[in-house]
Amino acid sequence: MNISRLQPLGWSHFFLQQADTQTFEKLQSNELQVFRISAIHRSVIKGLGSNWNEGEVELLCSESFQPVSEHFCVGDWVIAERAHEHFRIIEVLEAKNQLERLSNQKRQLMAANLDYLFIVTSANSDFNIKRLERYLAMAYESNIEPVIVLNKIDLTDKIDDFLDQIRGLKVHNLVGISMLQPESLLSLKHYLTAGTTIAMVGSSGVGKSSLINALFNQAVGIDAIDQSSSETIDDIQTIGGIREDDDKGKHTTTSRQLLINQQGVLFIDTPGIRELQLLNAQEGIEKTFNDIVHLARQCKFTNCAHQTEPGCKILQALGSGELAQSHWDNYQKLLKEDAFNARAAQGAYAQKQHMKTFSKAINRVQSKHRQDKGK
Ligand SMILES: Nc1nc2c(ncn2[C@@H]2O[C@H](COP(=O)(O)OP(=O)(O)OP(=O)(O)O)[C@@H](O)[C@H]2O)c(=O)[nH]1
Ligand SMILES: [Mg+2]
Ligand SMILES: [Zn+2]
Repeated sequence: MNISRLQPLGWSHFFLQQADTQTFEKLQSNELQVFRISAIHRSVIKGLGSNWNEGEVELLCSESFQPVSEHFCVGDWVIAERAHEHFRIIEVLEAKNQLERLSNQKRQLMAANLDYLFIVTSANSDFNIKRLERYLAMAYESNIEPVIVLNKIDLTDKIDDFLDQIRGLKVHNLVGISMLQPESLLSLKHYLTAGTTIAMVGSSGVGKSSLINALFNQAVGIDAIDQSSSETIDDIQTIGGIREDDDKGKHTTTSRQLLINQQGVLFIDTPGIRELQLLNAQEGIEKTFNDIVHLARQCKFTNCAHQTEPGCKILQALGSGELAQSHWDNYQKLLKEDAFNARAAQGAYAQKQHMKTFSKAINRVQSKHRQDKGK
């Protein structure tokens, strides 16, 4: 194993220390190898290993890691053993952090081992502060530093209105950019250091892939936006950047992917999520709505339900306008949703376990039946 060759991929002591002596020896002798998962398309899993500059390697994966989306995701580190010309995943290393959400009542892993979460939004009708609150809660819950990226500032003459609304969320990192204003991308420089992993999240069409493309090109220019399409500056401006239709030669991202640019910055591109359902995000929600939590602590009664109680600071703040009704509503909505999703996910898990036991019992009966018949 050549550690120095893995470092550009974000490898660190945190992962190395997870290998026991035996595994470590096998890694030394190259009997085992480590890979960082770079793409998962149905049954095809790809990873980047110490020869990452030669491209991705297709990895095999045993039944015990199925369904894959519940066991690991893009950005995870895995240990794999040689299987003829291929490598088979035998272990998934514990991640520093993981983004997860609820999808079809199931926990779904989205990306792992991130340094920054770029929450991308655009300065047009797609802008939605409640959606940003959701993503922020997700970032805080997973202990990932969020950076709010307001893209397409070329489409508005009211940039400050957008920025002020975002500042209301008390975020540490906020930048306004446009693919049509290459110099605006310099404001992201601070985050773009070698070995750093950045995942992009945000609605479809806000420009996540365009931003990654632009950051792949040293000379950030208009043709870095989308080299494979024939869009011109005029086209982009008239479309207003949000696509009505995805099959007109536009490139909506369909799967998560880990990419590394010439400066050694790692990007995880993700498809826009129509509806982000949080899962187990209570702490993240409290941090996002830290102002509300702070107010509620000052209510007269510790178990105040903020309904009719005397000395309720929340009611007072709502009355005086210090606390916006929509902010309060969204806080309650997210908390309720999170509690509901936690129950749903638990329910789905319990049901799965039940089905497993059930089908095992059936198999037992059937094989006994066959045995009896054979006698
Ligand atoms: N006007 C303007 N258009 C932009 C800008 N950035 C991206 N676009 C356009 O917005 C459209 C969508 O960009 P994408 O990068 O594909 O968006 P995405 O977030 O990756 O979308 P999904 O992959 O569907 O989630 C494209 O037509 C881009 O050319 C910008 O700064 N200004
Ligand atoms: Mg995309
Ligand atoms: Zn109260």
